[in-house]
Amino acid sequence: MDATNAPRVLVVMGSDSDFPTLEPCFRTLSDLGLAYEGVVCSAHRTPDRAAELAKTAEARGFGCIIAAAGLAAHLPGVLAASTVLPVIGLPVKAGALDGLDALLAIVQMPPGVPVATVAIDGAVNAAVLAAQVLATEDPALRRRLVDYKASLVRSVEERDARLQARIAGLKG
Ligand code: RP5
Repeated sequence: MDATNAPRVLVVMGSDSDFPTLEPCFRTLSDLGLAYEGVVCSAHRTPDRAAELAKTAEARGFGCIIAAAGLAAHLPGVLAASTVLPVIGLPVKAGALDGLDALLAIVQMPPGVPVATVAIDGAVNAAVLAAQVLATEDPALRRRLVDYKASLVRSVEERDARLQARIAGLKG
């Protein structure tokens, strides 16, 4: 955990129905020792609160915002319009179009107002990208990310070892 334990990542979701998609994001932030705050706020149903959240986030000590929404997912862009903090957009798989609508709504931002968009339901990557953003000015967090990447290497090596054993079994 970071020294002060003050939340550094603001995670905003369009509805509490998005929470199951966000759980791996929260877990990954915790695994990386990053404190966060999670809130429900809708670009369409609570537009004033969305603007307020974005406008006050930097002064409240957040260094990065993760915004998740499904359907006509304007929340990440609306937040990005009112802050210079980096906003990471997480399209949620929902509704008749299975998240493609959310992906396009989040990624297709006009020049000057970027949203760094991860994959549909890409909750883990939203957390890792937030950590990578904050690690540029946090050597301890950077070291935790290096360890995290090393764990990915070990995981693939273990999978390969298991595959080799199965292939060897087939060869008799
Ligand atoms: C979006 O609409 C939310 O992000 C959610 O993915 C979707 C459905 O919201 P609810 O009707 O479940 O509140 O704004």
